Amino acid sequence: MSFLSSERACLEKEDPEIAGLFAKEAKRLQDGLELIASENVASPAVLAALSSVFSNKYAEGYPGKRYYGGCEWVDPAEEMARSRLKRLFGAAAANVQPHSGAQANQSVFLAALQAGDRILGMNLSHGGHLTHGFKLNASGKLYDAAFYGVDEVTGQIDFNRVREAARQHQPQLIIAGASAYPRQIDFKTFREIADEVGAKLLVDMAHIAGLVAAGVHQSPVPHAQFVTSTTHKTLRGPRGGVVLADEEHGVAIDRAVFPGIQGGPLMHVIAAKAVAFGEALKPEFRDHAVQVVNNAKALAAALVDSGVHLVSGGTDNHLLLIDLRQSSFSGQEIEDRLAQVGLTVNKNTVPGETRSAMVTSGVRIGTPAITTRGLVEEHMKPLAGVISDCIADVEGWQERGRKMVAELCSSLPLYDGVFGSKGYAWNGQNNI
Ligand code: DSN
Repeated sequence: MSFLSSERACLEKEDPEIAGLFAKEAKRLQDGLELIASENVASPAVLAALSSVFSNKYAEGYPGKRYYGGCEWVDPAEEMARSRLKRLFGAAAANVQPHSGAQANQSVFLAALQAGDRILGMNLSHGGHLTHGFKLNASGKLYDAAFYGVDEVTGQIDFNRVREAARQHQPQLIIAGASAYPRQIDFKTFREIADEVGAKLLVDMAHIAGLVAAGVHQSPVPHAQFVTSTTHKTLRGPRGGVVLADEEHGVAIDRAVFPGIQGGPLMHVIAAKAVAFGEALKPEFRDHAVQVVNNAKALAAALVDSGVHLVSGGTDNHLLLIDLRQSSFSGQEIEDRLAQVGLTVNKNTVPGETRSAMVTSGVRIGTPAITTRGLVEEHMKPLAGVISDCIADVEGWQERGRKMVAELCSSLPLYDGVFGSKGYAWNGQNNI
């Protein structure tokens, strides 16, 4: 990868201030454990594609039908991204141009709805997403948004209530998918409810896409007219979005993405998406996804054993949601305290939340990035011990936490060679 080191040398010479920030971020990643459920560690190959000459190219349109000349090398890259994505999820149609998950969702709204139509999504404070109808988001301003939630006792989606909400609100589009829901989602039942009220179904699988690709979570693709995702969470690619559609809606989605909501696609990101989809098609990726879920289950079990309350009592996927309502600390306070020992998490609302979203009564924890780094089940008990001692304010938790994090981080180095000097040690699938 002299490619990346020579680019880095150029940057250091040209702009040492920015290069210095990359070095600091690389050190932050190396010295801490990343537990934010929506983050991951992309491979050096994905980073190389992001840092490529494709960044220079304008390519409005689609392969073979562009508004610019000189697209002969970006066209096959977009074709590869599209065909690999379709193969990964068994989808009839795919669009790899959305710059983000938010834009992927917006393109579905444009393709499927008229302004003012009604949408039914999951309540944000119950684990939904702001692009599913939140009042300050375009989805809540341009469309008439109604919501379903989880049962506050079980912490799980109650389909009787979803059905009731669908019958009451008669939406044109039902949105399934969440940002902070630790359980499997039954997409087949969502589709039955959508059909019953004459709505279309959009599944936003951003959080679980890698698990779906690996077959460790039910796929929404056979059930939904539209499936959106980001590419950087469990799927472990570059930051970006994609849309999958059934045969009937593929053309409408292409028109909605361009020229509907976007201009020129980011061809370097599309090439990086192709690289990530290629990685996800390899058998090792399935082993990785199984380990992500095994780690989350082991961490959840160890936390519950230590007396920590989890929304829904555990997890089926890559994340868990700690309920701090019986603790003396808020979500913000626990986020800050864990940061002191090198554990990065995010505060999160819990169902029935009474604090503001800037404070919260919960903390969301995910295992994708630490699994890429090489952590396995045996590491989860000590990790849970530090987190539970932090929440219970047990004396000496910081010293124990710092020691555990330092030992793990030095034994599992990350990205040496890209930002350091020792040669690669990216741990995704143990050293590509
Ligand atoms: N903000 C992302 C998350 O952290 O889940 C979702 O877009």
